[in-house]
Amino acid sequence: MGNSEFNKPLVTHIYTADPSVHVFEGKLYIYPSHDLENDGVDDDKGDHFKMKDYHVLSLDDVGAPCVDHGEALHIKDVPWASEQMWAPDAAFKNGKYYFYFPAKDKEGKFRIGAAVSDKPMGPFKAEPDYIQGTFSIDPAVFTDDDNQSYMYWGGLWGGQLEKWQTGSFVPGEADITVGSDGPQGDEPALGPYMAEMNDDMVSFKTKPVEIKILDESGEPIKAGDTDRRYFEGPCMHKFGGKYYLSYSTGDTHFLVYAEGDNPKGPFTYKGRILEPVIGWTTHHYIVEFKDKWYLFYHDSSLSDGKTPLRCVKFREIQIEADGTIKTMKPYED
Ligand code: FUB
Repeated sequence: MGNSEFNKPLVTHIYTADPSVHVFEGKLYIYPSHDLENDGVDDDKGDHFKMKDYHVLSLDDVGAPCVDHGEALHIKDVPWASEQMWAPDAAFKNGKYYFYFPAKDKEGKFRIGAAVSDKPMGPFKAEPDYIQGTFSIDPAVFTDDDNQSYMYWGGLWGGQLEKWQTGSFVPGEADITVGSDGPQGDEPALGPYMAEMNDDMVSFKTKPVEIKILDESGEPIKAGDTDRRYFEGPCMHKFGGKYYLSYSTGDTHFLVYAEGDNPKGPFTYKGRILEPVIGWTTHHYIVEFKDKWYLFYHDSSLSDGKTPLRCVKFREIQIEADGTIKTMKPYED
């Protein structure tokens, strides 16, 4: 199957975005955001992403029809959340499925919540409060071979990451000039955050720490290096004993990756995975299935380019023995 055959939306009856993907019970389960038409202003603060619920999708195999398992969680059933259910992730441990999602709390601060189910497709029951210690968006949970799970998260601008640099929320100037609160120019860029999770999978064992992303000289990637600096959408995969942190560069629209010897970092920037897609955002997940590696991502092709109305797609990726990922152009094989 060539990638041109993959280059189509997984589903077209709803808008989907921000995929995270896991192999559960021998199938590919896809946990996307569910984009909705809305009257939010199309701005750099993300006010036009007004999602209210999640659907879980699955593929029995590559090439099989995609199944929509229906609503898995709705914001009305999340006691602490007020609006904007953004990019989620999921995990399996202790016989239970865990669903992680960001949403704004009643004070307008993004937090990350957990919800639990006996089944990979849900429905998920939300915990009464968000995970203590969380802030910002885009949770990604990675479980290492020793069974320790880690959560990575964080997103600039609309995702509020730069407002938490002091350890508490500082509203700052971002409502006037988006991005102005963050480091600038030659200052080290902000990285995503990481915490080790307790075995209950709904709380943290360690305090969140910022992950370092370095350049080829071992120096932190600079804030002004917008082609390479972290913006949002972390994903962790392990290959050949090394750890690969991949992410979106946001306003330059690349999916890129960095390599490390440890899930806690530091990570050294390695290269680009995907060139820009149609639409402003780019968000992905890398997953191994039946000895092949796949990139799940989204673009706005289903809505003729409307940024908040996206569709999840996927394609096979080539990873060399040393972990190098071949850069792809989204609309070519
Ligand atoms: O879907 C809303 C936001 O857009 C996500 O949280 C980001 O990663 C970006 O895709």
